Amino acid sequence: MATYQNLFTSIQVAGPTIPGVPLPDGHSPRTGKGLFSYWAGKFGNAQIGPIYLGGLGLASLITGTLAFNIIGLNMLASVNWNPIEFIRQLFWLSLDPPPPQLGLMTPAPLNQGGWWQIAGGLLTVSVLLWWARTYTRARALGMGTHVAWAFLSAIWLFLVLGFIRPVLMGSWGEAVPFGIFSHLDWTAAFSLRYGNLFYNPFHALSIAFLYGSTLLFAMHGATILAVSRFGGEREIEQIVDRGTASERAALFWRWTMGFNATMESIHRWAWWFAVLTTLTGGIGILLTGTVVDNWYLWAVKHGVAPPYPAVWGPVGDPAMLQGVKP
Ligand code: 07D
Ligand code: 07D
Repeated sequence: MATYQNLFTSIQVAGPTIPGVPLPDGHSPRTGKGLFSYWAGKFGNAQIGPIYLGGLGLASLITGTLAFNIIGLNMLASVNWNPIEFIRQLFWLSLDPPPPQLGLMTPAPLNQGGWWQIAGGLLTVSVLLWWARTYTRARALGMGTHVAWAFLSAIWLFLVLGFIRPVLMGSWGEAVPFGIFSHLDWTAAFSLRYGNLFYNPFHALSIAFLYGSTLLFAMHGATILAVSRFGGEREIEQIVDRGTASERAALFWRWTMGFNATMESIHRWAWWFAVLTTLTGGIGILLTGTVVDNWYLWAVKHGVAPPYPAVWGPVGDPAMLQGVKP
């Protein structure tokens, strides 16, 4: 029976679950057959599963869970194993890296960053295994590996923050602590210590790509929704058989700003903006303290920022004036 359907009265088709395309030989089978959820269908596809866990997924979950529990237990220990205080102070609790005086000592004493090193190592293994899973799953399905490479860009920033830069600086103490507010404090302190990150051009680039990502996402999402009454959300068909949806979407942007992306190129724009956010960000963090000690003074030297008026005398790096070695 034909049923009128719009955004607010959308109907869900309930049939047998679809297991997906067959996998090449040698790949372990998917777990379960999948099930339908009415509420999942409100937000995405109503079919949940079957999930493919596999060796990489399992190993990633195990190492990730171990890291998460080590962090949680250390936080619990820091409030004398009091579960009420644990909940009450959760956002303020933290598992910190070794103090600066221990340099790159590995392993550090457990209660002086040793647990941080173990948790960080396990988390890194977990993230890398998850990356391998995104790569191998895409290959097994005969897809491109764009998701994996985009994810690697985020992992690059993650590794610069917690591993590559601390090693180059010769101190685990440079790394980010595990904790909700403590990692925000770290971020603010990092900016201050290195002379205001706003003067770091790679931080600026990263911000432009981050803002650009939200703008592109809003433009693209809005455009496709606006032409969905003409079948615009069937984007792939629209590439080869442009039809009226794609034509209107393109014309809309040519009318309003003189230029339009294509059904294909808009996704490349989005991919590059997202990937470049963390790629340029990682470069900016890597340069900080290793190549540039104070971004404000760097900006003054290169004519980007005006120096403070001479009435206050010459400006030196406050940390170095106190004897901190670069
Ligand atoms: C929405 C996808 C879902 C992912 C979520 C994150 C955990 C961590 C573990 C308590 C967009 C799940 C979080 C599993 C819990 C423990 C031990 C992604 C979405 C919901 N940050 N950061 C957050 C991480 C850094 C900064 C929130 C991770 C840098 C600022 C969350 C990393 C710097 C603000 C979080 C990381 C920095 C945040 C929300 C790793 C510079 C906020 C994240 C591994 C980049 C915001 C209280 C989100 C907030 C926030 C996680 C790194 C700055 C807890 C996992 C060191 C300024 N960060 N962060 O939605 O509300 O991401 O903080 O590198 O204002 Mg952060
Ligand atoms: C962190 C990539 C790693 C994450 C991975 C995910 C898990 C959880 C669990 C799914 C986010 C692993 C996930 C383990 C799995 C579940 C449940 C991506 C990460 C692999 N800043 N700032 C940026 C702005 C200032 C500072 C980037 C704005 C101040 C530092 C971004 C402002 C000071 C760093 C950005 C502002 C400061 C940054 C982050 C405004 C603080 C970084 C991009 C308007 C006082 C980071 C080069 C990103 C960076 C960074 C934005 C201000 C400090 C563009 C808009 C001046 C130290 N800042 N910032 O995608 O790359 O992060 O800098 O004021 O390290 Mg900044």
